[in-house]
Amino acid sequence: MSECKTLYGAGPDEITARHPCYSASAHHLFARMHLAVAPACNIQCNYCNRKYDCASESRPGVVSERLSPDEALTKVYHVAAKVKELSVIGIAGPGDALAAPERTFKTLRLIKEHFPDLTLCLSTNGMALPEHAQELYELGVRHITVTVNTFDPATANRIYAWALVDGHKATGVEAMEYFLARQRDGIRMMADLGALVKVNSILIPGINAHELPSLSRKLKLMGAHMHNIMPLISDPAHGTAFGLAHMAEPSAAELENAREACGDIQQMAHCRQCRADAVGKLSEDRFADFSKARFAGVSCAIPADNGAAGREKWREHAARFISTRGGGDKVANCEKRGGSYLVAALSKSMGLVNQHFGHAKEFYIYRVADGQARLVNVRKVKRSFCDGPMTCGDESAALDDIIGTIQDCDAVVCLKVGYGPHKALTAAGIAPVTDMPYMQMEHAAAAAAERLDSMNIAPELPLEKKGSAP
Ligand code: CLF
Ligand code: SF4
Repeated sequence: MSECKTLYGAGPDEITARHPCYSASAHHLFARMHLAVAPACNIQCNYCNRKYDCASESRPGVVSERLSPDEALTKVYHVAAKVKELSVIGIAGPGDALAAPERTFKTLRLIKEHFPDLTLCLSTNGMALPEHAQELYELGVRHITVTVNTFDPATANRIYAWALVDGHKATGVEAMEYFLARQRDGIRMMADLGALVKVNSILIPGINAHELPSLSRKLKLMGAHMHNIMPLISDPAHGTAFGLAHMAEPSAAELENAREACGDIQQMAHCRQCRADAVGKLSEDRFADFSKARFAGVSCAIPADNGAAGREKWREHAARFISTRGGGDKVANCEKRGGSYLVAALSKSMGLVNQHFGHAKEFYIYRVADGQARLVNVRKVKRSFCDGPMTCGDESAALDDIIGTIQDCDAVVCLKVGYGPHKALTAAGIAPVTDMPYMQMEHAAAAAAERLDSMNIAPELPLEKKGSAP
């Protein structure tokens, strides 16, 4: 087995290296917090129901609370006292962050004044971005997400029911042309100012899937920093127009192929489509621990420095961890010869292989091709195989769901796996690998693929022979 070398895909910017969305490795180490101060919206996406979180940035679920700017500041005090990993404050809904800009800007100012070490982040549909770009930049916003699903007004007309133009809900292709032009202007302005623009696109089979590769190339030319292609969530129970029309959601393979086809620009593959009131690391949302009811009338012990010393100590620890363990990697190299393997890896913390197969609710999927292991997705399962000693091993339905979720993988790398799941994995042609404990996941994935290669286990066909991406 060769020694896996590292490529540093993350930008040199120290702050981006601590942003859990902009850096895949940072998401194992650092936490974000969303402040739900933005209830209004200036467009209507057909995949969104206003009773639910913003689908662009959140998984569907009723927003548990909306905050005034002052309540938002109080909440940050409470979270900062308990979450040393906190590094980013984002405003991502539940409506659009710039549709009622006063609340958003007041909140950003308060956070900047009281927590100057925290990174400010914002997500928007872009409609109101041109008139606010300069002020956002002056306030210190260097990370901004714009949700762009198409540059074609006819396609936009199928994705959005209306857009607010001169105070009126306007419909039709002309209104869409106006909206898309505003998005493009806003992205260019923020990029020209020097902000890192991330673009989220919802992959909608049959509507915009075929446009995403060219959209991605245009975004790069416009100065966007990275692209996050997210699957459409189309559950009729959410009451969205697309849900009620039973629009198909993309499969995991469709999503991963779309990301591959858009790979000219850095792709985000670890998004969790989180709530507009999310708190914590992306993989362990703690929003329920910090509801308004929990801190209303409770004065928490706020350190004099607002917790900055604790956060700084954690950042030093994280930097040491990355320098000794190689956790800053985006890609791991290896000496695999050809073809392409898919390897699932399990981690409960720090990006290390340190989770038992039976406890996993998420599988990190690495594609090992051309001698490199690259994260292409994080697939979720409905429940873990083992919920505790009382039920562990009883759950054949859970195991079927798990194996169905990773059935196209060649191997799964984990800390341990029980006899039953081991047998079922092997029968499904998925090699369980348990002798790489506490290795960085991407290195373990590369090493597992090398092992399969050396055993002459037939790899998947090279990507170009697999048919065209959507
Ligand atoms: Fe929040 Fe968005 Fe900032 Fe991250 S989320 S505003 S960039 S701090 Fe992140 Fe959540 Fe995905 Fe968004 S995982 S939905 S990409
Ligand atoms: Fe919903 Fe966000 Fe679209 Fe507004 S921009 S309609 S809040 S998904």
